[in-house]
Amino acid sequence: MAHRMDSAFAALDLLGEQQGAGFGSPFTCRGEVLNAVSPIDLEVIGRIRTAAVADYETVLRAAAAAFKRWSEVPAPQRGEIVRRIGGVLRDRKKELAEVVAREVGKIRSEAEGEVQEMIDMADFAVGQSRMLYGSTMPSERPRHRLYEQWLPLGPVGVITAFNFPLAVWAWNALLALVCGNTVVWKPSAKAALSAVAAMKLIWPVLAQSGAPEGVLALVIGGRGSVGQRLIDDPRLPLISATGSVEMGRHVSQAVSARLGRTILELGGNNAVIVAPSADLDLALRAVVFGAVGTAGQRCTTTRRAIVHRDIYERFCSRLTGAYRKLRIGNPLAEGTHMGPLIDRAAVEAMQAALEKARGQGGRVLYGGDVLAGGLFAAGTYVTPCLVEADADLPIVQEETFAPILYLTRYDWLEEAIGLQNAVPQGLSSAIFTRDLLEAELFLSHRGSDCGIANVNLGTSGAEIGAAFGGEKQTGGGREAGSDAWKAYMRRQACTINWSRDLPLSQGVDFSIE
Ligand code: UN1
Repeated sequence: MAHRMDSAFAALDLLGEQQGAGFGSPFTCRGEVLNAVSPIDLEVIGRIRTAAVADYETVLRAAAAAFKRWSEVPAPQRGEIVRRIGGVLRDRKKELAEVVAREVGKIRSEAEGEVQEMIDMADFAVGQSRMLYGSTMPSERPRHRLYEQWLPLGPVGVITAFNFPLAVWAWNALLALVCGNTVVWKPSAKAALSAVAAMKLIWPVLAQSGAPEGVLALVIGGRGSVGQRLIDDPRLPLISATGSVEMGRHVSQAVSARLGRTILELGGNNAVIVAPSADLDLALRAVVFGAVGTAGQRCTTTRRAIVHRDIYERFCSRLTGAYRKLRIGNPLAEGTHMGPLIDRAAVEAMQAALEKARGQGGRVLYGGDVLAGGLFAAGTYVTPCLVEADADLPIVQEETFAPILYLTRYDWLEEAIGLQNAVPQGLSSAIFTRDLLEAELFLSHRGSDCGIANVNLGTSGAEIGAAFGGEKQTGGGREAGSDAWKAYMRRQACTINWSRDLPLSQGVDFSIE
């Protein structure tokens, strides 16, 4: 590890053993050592001492204590501190992106996009800090004022996945901060070094800005010492979790057992419908990026293409042609489209899914191979795969976190929308059409049942401006833009009687004399 005195790693102070917990600066942890292994070449790029149970307690106490002080800071001042966090992310965008690219194997441009998403989120949260608006309602009683206000909620637990190791934390944490909450972050063990890097950049900014210590905390560790404790912890009124449906179900049950709140962003099984009037060039580019971008490991990855029968053959042959031109390799190298999957287990899961697809009657049109030799000896590289499959195959209902695209024909738009909606997940969806009536149907109550519905662009790559999330097994949570901030606050209805009488609502009479 030490032989690669890489400038980004040195600049971010990531050489040598890192501490997996902290709340203003790292502190000496007592858990096991976790190796950060790059999927690019299986090199150990970092070592992290994880948190033991006692370390978890230290972090939680700090986050709870900091909440008392932080919630006293006026929201626009909290926003000012978030503005400075955005500043350091701007300054260190390239270095942070490099760590992300190394640790999870994203291509450089997507890794930089990830840091940009954090910066966008910081800007958004700064504005929001002056707009934590409540409403005023006319009271039915004379000389009464009725209004709603939004108050800080408490320390918030944020569980993130490896595939967006930083952006999804920023969606949650930067909003939670301006809302007056403190944040306890448990990142994926597969992306722990990126989390350490981000915190080591941000903690000094908080200290220099006079924020109370403990406002942003990090705790990396196993299920026993950290994961289960975090979701069971009554000091955390809200847990926001991103990951698989299975993980979300577990989190949801644990948190609801203590009547806590969750924001869940779980699996997707996103489809693109390609209608006969579609601009095929656009559709093709969007489907390729949607299916292959981030090596098929986005929640929003295009997993299904539902293509009108009249253009199906042409679309498939052009798609295969485009897949042939994809450059697979080192994600840090210029011009690479697709890097490795996160680890060999992900490659095995992809192979198992393809095996099932074949067994269930699917037909592989292109790819799906595990690459070997040279850099590919890491065993983490695959060719993205196109599979012709009936929409109702059991494997097509599942989210396999890999670049597999299932292709299906349709005859009528209602049928295509029905196929699109007939999966358990409901995150993102798209249609390519130049027919206004088709587009409007797709966007109507009879159209897509997903949290995201796009026309003439793909399923992935959402901006932060709208609330992000999905329906059904995707978990129903919303994060990032629009009014997602409300989930991080407690709402209070307030009535003030400025009369000298006590009129009861609904005209109830309860006079004592
Ligand atoms: C995720 O995969 O969990 O819309 C988030 C997108 C990104 C976020 C994906 N902005 O594809």
